[in-house]
Amino acid sequence: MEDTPITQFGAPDAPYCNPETARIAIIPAPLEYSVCYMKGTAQGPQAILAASSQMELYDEELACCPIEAGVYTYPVLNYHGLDHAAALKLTGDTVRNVLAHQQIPLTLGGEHSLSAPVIAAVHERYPDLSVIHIDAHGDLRNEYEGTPLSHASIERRVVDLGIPLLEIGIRSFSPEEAEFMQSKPDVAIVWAYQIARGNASIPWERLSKHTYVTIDLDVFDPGEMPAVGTPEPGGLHWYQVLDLFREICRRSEVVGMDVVELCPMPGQTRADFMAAKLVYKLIGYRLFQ
Ligand SMILES: [Mn+2]
Repeated sequence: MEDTPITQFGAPDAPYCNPETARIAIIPAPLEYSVCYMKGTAQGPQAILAASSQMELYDEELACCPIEAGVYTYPVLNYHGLDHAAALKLTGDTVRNVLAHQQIPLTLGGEHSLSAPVIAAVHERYPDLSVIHIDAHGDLRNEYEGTPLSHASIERRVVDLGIPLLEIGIRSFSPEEAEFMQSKPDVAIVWAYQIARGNASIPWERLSKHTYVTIDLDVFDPGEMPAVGTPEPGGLHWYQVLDLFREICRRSEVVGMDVVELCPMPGQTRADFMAAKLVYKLIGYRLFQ
């Protein structure tokens, strides 16, 4: 990593980073407790911030500079000395603070388990919340490797809260999850193969007025996004994911988001840049389309 860490997304010396006026609050969350295959997600947020400092800030599609709406990056969450449960509590409490300031939280992971406390915090503020989970994996196990806090269980925790859930891009699912789905018709899944073959029908009517969107970077095809802990073949492509998010923004008010599971790899800086650009496109679509 850099000698001097980048502390602000996109614009280290710009006036757009004012914590009092920013509309978007970026929360770098270097959480890494239950990752099972490849370690390194704790480096994800800093890699995204570093790549974002090299990014052009004009969006040619939206014909504006979305960052001018105000994007403030909070200090990197410090999980030192905390166990997994305490780290998740810190993450959720940080998001509560952001919401109290009327800002839209955009959390950078870090492993996906952070989404559960974040979604719980957003749900407290928006009781009608629906969740869209864009991921290769269902993450619907009741627990994984002995803990209900696992990254493989986050959407089960969302279901536990009674929050309507729409999963998109899924192509890795366990027998336990398949069995669970049979008892939970309120969870809708759009499989990756349906999108790839052009016959996906997304049940947009399931969205509430307010929506939270969590994007696990492993939803992308590993040929485009290799730097994830658990890559799966047959993933979505760049413009498919952008179009999905843009459509979500047209149909619902996105009140919180996260981009998780970047696991930076030596020699694969394209992954860091892709994650940073994705975050910026999300900000642009959320505020300007
Ligand atoms: Mn995943």
